[in-house]
Amino acid sequence: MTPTITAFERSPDRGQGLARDMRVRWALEEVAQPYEVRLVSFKAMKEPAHKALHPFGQIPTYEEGDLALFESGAIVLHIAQTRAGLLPEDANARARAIAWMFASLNTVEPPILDLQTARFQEGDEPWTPQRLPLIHARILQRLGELSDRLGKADWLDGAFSAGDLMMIGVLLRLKPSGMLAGYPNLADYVARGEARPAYRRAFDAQLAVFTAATTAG
Ligand code: GTB
Repeated sequence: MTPTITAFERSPDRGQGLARDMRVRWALEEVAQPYEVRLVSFKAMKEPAHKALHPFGQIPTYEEGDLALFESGAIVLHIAQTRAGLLPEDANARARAIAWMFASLNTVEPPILDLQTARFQEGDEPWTPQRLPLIHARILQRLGELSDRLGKADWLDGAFSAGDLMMIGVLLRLKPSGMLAGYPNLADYVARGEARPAYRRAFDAQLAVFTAATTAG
């Protein structure tokens, strides 16, 4: 059965691939699983039909037969566990790859999200100028630690896995800030991910949605 995912009808990132459907598209491309996309407006996302799929009224969601999932991490994990190509066969290596998925979402992403919130939602608040350096410091600490662990390796633990896919998906959100430039091995790591044919196909597909929405008016 062909899975259906949801994505923004008109992504606020203007097709830069920063919305979280990108991770799911990339995972589906890596395992060569064809998929369909249902585009949703901000209004439709908050309506009961979509909230039945996603309790928080967000994208992405994933539907396949009787299964409906939300949360990009859970969706990518499901794809990786049900198709070959994103998790190692060896049980310990598989558990470590999943640990990297959790690390990307629970340890690396939170201060990056704090930065987006401080800049875009709380930019005019009086406390933001004091808060920003603290958030920057927390991000740099995580980047330094991740950079040390990656060292000269291509991927975090052996072959490319769902752990790398999620970690690169998270780090990509820092690209516009220029913060990765201080960690050349991380910048190269992200570039290696972006160069993968599956990433390119996923990126082009989400960009085509934005281009079509904006040329249609
Ligand atoms: N934890 C959830 C997951 O990982 O799936 C978070 C899902 C989420 O935040 N979805 C966002 C959403 O639906 C889109 S990705 N937001 C609408 C809403 O909450 O009403 C977050 C996102 C949005 C915009 C940009 N951007 O413009 O660059 C980047 C990422």
